[in-house]
Amino acid sequence: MCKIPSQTGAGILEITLEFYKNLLDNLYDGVYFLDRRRSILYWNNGAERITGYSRSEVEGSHCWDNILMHVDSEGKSLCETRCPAWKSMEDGIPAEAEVYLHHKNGHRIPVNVRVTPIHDETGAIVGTVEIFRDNSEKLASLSLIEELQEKAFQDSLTSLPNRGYLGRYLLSKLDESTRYDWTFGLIFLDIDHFKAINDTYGHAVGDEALKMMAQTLVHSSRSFDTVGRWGGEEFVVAVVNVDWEKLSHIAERYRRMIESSTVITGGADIRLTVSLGATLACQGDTLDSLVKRADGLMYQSKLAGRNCVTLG
Ligand code: GH3
Ligand code: MG
Ligand code: MG
Repeated sequence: MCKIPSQTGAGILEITLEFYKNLLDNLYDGVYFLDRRRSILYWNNGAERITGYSRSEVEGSHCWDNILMHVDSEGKSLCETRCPAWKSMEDGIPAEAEVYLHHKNGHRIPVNVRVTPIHDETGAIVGTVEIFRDNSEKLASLSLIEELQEKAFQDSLTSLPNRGYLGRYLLSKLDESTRYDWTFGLIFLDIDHFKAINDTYGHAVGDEALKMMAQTLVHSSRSFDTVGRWGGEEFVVAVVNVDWEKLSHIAERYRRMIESSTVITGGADIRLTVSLGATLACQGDTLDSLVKRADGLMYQSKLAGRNCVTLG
């Protein structure tokens, strides 16, 4: 036992065994002690909080006794052959692991576990102390990052893949087409006289028209084709497993589907048309050459009077 002056000036604070126990009991992190047989001899308040198991339910049992049953991120059991506490007891080396423990309510919780071997006065390992910390916050921030990455590739108005995504996707399709000699088609669509819709009905109705376009394109597409918003009132569709005839047929179907769709507004319902350019990727194409060709073909449709498809 040692004595140190109390910071509050209320007297001498005695550092007793009881003091250390209180300190451990009240740590926010979970702490438990395992002996060489991996029986749990000590379980603190933090461990109760994180796992839902009270001290009386746990102390005296083994860590694999239907209690914690650590698994890895694949859900595979660590207890029999890959228990971090057992390993640390064998080799005397502290270990750290990201594991999922079993909560009393049945669900799994991600925790960061640090295991340290404990020696007696002769230097023999008598057990390990395991300190674990709730890792959900870290995982939540990881899934937030994933969500942000997804959002970075999604157009916020129409929820379609945006130009950033489409660029990457088309590059990978071009790579595939060079390696395996599989071609694919690209259809470029541009709404006719869209500026007039904004000018006549307002920007909000223009936005509704873009959403309607996106919905019609998605619902008119085969599940393995990819529809995206290239920007403004321009959309593209990457069409796989096609020849010229199929590509022409698919582009013409989009044209008719859009022509027969309606933008529902508070007032008059609005009809739209699109001009389309459709091409097949060919050897030597780059992202730039492919998109420019489809865009140029779409422009020829504008010159030809709009609401039509040009193939090339
Ligand atoms: P064309 O038939 O030759 O394609 O004529 P257009 O009027 O469709 O073409 P233009 O390029 O002159 O106009 C495109 C318009 O699209 C102009 C722009 O304000 C509008 N626009 C672009 N993005 C959005 C958007 O997110 N929402 C709305 N409401 N309008 C947009
Ligand atoms: Mg345009
Ligand atoms: Mg336009």
